[in-house]
Amino acid sequence: MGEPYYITTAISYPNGRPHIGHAYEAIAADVIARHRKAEGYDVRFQTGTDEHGLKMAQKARDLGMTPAELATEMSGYFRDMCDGLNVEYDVFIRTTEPRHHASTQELWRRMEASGDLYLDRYEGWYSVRDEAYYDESELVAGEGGEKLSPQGTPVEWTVEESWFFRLSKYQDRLLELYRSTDFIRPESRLNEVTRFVEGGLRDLSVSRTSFDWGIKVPGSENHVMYVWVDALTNYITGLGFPDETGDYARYWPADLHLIGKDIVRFHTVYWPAFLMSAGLDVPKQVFGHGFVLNRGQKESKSLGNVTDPIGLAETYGVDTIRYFLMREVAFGQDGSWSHEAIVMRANAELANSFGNLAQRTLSMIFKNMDGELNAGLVANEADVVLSDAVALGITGLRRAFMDLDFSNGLEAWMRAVFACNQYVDEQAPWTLRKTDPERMEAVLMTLLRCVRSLAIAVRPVVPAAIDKLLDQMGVAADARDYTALGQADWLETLAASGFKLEKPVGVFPRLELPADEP
Ligand code: ME8
Repeated sequence: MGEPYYITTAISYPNGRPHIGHAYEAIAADVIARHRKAEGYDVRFQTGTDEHGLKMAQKARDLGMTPAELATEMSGYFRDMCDGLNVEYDVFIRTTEPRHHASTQELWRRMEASGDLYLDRYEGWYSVRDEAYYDESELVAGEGGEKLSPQGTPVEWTVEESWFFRLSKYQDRLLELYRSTDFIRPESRLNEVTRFVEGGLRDLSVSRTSFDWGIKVPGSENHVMYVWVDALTNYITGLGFPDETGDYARYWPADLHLIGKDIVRFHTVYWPAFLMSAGLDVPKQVFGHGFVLNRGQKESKSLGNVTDPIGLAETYGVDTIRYFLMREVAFGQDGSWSHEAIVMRANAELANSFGNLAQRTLSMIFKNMDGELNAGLVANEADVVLSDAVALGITGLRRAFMDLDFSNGLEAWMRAVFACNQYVDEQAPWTLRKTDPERMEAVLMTLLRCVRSLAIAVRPVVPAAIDKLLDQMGVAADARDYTALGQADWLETLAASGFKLEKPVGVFPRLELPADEP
């Protein structure tokens, strides 16, 4: 078994249906998981829903439902979204599960045993929408002069008895963690968080008495835990904590918490401090990705521009949406989507470049060689140059993906695709058919090898289309990870088995802008 690799997404608030930002995060995590699997890692991938807290309770009340009913209904949509986008998670966790209550209460007990929890009174500006208290100094003025959180959400002066966590005690250890490891990425977020922690940490209010939709504080049953204590703990619950053998022993600490930029503070300040307090290992890395905007604007119900990611995938194809998001957005920065941009990118790169290359290669072999493969031909210099260019592109993709730099990885891959298309035009196998049929066969076999390698390389991003292509090419289902790239006798073995290509079916169709889209 390969080296363990544990990746998680944030767990989403199921107080509404999933939006494009949720889809983006799930797809990015899935691409990372599939890429690591292809590289030979033993991957564990967890996602889920964050079902407690005042925000859920209020939304349910507005809808005339219980919070549990709302959570169950909406959580199903998040799971469907993952399934619909070909997101292959191992664990879908719901924080209302009994095992999660047990796990979070155990974490609490351990923090208490360290002397890090104490009872006091809390007064402050609380934003229900952000589930967070803010300092007076952090507030901004709204249009009518009213006080708003730094995220622009309403705040209320709130007074309650509360348990506190001694966050202040962890300032030095946190700064040391940021300095000595790659704990926070990208660098812009590292700088933000470092500045925040250097500014001094105040103890954190970690329980509420004003409502009861949450996990009960052990020994203080009128308190429920602050939803972020409960939410963050999902990452170890899913590994079986408090049982520290088995999955926990194998996969913790997590290799990567993939989250959006708005919740970096919770993951890089609170979470490692809770874990340090409980005597548990801290995750290896937190990556705060950017936001996906709709033509440069945040999607919101009030602007009426909220996109259903599944609808988008139905219009353009799941693989198209996956490719578009990973290629278009520089990972770590914000990015924008529009119908034109999706259609343009998919046509230029998937349909006209790689799809066309694969389709041309397979149909020429089908037509001119009767679908038969010939592995016994000598390569000339042009063939070797092309193979080298393809190998370089694939190395570029693999290296960039290891570093979570998807857009550059796909660009390196695309350069190799261009090299192949240029080679087809230069070698003109359709002319060779009459003048030098053996050379034509050599050209087509060189192309076939290149198409296979390029397909395997990009499979983590567009798995369904690539599997359809590799099926047609006779590539065995268990020979599609990156070790197969080094299998030099692939064509020889396949040809010797008597395999013949059938009439090929294209896997990346050309797209049109839907008539009703601007
Ligand atoms: O924050 N583009 O849940 P959530 C990209 N329950 N990513 C986006 C986005 C956008 N437009 N909008 C949101 C929560 N996200 C908590 C997490 S984890 C222990 C608890 C990202 O449903 C957001 O940054 O509001 C977060 O990573 C994820 O979607 C879920 O957001």
